[in-house]
Amino acid sequence: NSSTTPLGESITLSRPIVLGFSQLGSESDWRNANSLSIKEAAKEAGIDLLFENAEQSQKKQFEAIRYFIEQKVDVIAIAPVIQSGWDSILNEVQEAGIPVIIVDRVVDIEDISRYVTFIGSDFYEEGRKAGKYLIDKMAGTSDPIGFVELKGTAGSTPSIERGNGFQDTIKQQDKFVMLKSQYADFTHEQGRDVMRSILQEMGSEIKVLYAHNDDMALGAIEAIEEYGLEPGKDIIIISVDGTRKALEKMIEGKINFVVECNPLLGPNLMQVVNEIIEGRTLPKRIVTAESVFTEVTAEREVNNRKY
Ligand code: GYE
Repeated sequence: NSSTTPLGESITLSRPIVLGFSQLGSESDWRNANSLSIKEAAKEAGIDLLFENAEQSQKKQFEAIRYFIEQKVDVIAIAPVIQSGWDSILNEVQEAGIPVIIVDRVVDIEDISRYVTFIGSDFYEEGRKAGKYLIDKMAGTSDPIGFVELKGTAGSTPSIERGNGFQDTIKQQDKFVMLKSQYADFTHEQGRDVMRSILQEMGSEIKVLYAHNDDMALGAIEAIEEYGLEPGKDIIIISVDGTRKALEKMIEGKINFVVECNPLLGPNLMQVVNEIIEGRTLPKRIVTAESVFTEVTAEREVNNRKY
């Protein structure tokens, strides 16, 4: 009944596996669905879960991880708030002999042997899908089209890659003119407040809004309506995630296109935890399958949506 599981060694535990999970925050509906999925899947798999919410602070994530080391958990999983700054803490975990799984967002570290695998979406591809939609939607016009981008959390993978994928795709056509690109931290409140101030400055010059998640798009919709413009008509709105609230707005015609990002990573994570304990070799990257939503498919999907 050993409590240490050195990396790569095959061990059958005669007690439940203990998993420490450092969640980055509770900033969005996506995140809350992700946390719930992980809690439910742990219960289902009979895994003891130590769950810590870092409220968007990397420092708090470090504290949680050190606590997990102290508790001698079997596996540590981390959903990292930003990409940089992880080398030294992951070194501490490696020295403690605890395997690490990276979930959702990426860590940008020198030595990738410090984690076993990364489970998450292809955010660059999500950005490309958003850009491709815009190109098709605007195929009929050669006039300049001013767009605004609401970015997520500075330094976070989904914000960096959703931005890059989108920009790389639309830059093939010079009619797309970026009016503003601002951070709104993936939250509803900041989406509304940032959009409010951009509207004060640019008003009806704005033809398109690309929001890096649904919560910011929903906040921005409030600001647009308050300003007296019609979301989805005066301003084309594209967003990412595919939460129930966003699909409902699509059905009302207030959001035009949503790229799906799947938060239900719990079952996959528990499977990986089990495989690590069994000593199996895992791929370095496990990509989540995802699609896109138009008004028609939103209508079909909305009632199945749990989040
Ligand atoms: O899209 C957003 C959340 O990291 C994929 O974080 C996740 C993103 C998600 O706040 O809503």
